[in-house]
Amino acid sequence: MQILFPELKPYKRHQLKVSDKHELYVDESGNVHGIPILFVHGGPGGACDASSRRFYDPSVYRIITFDQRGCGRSTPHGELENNTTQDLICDIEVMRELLDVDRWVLFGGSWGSTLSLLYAQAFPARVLGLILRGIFLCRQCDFDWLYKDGARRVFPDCWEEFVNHIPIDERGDLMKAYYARLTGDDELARMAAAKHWSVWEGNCSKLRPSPEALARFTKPHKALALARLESHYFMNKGFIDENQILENMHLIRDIPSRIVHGRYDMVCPLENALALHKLWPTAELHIVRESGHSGSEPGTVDALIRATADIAKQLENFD
Ligand code: STX
Repeated sequence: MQILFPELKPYKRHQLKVSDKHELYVDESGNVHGIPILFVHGGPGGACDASSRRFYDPSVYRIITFDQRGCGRSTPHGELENNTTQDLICDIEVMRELLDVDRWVLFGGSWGSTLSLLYAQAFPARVLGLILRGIFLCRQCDFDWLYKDGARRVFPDCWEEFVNHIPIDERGDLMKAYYARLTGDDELARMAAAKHWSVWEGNCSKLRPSPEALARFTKPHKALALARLESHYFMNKGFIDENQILENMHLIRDIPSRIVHGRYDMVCPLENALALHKLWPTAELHIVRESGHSGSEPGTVDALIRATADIAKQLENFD
């Protein structure tokens, strides 16, 4: 069983201005001359953290982690203006140029898998490989699963807490009701809604509940960015067409790739990974028997670290 590599200190940090308003936090660690790999975090609004650097051999990879617009150490915090999927795809290209990377591997979980796939479909020639976990395809059925009639059947107790925060007459469209509060003028209402939104997702994230992990979802800074950005992106259907990702898989079919998905993923059901894999048989699919959605459960960490080692080997043979 592979476990996370030891904590790493970045050798370089950047504050990258990508628009009039937005600045991104970016850092680099590992081997300056290694294979460039970009960690693409989830949410949207999930931000990277110290563990994001620990899935790859630091002597083999040049590890780049960053916070997408409006979250983590990127500023302004929680900003929704000029914050779309297309903006994020462009930001990744801007980072690639700034960092003087010719081609890189993308490593993304959940929304990070969505964004990695969309970037790869837009710039296939820039992508050496894809390592994706907890596939999220941003279709109506994916939003409905989490916010209407899927995960609630497995977590009815947690769902009650999520629903009870909204008055009865607004419960027909929960996402809309939350979005209104998360973007309203009342600061206390914004924060209360953010915590409920974020805790709902946190509750569904792990096979084995972890009070420490759940506590992180209630932290005001994290909860606010996650809830505001997710509701903004999902109200806008991810700013992509229904089925856009699946319909464009031919563009990236030959990129060396690995898919890792927990069997008990209650945020993004395993069906998503199967649907993707059917159109992408060359991407090896690893179903982790004893994991949920989170990227930090032991079986998932093991599969992801094996995937980064495998891809490094495969790329050696390519050059
Ligand atoms: N959001 C799926 C997603 O990308 C619907 C995601 N789920 N949990 C996370 O991200 C974090 C743990 C990064 C917050």
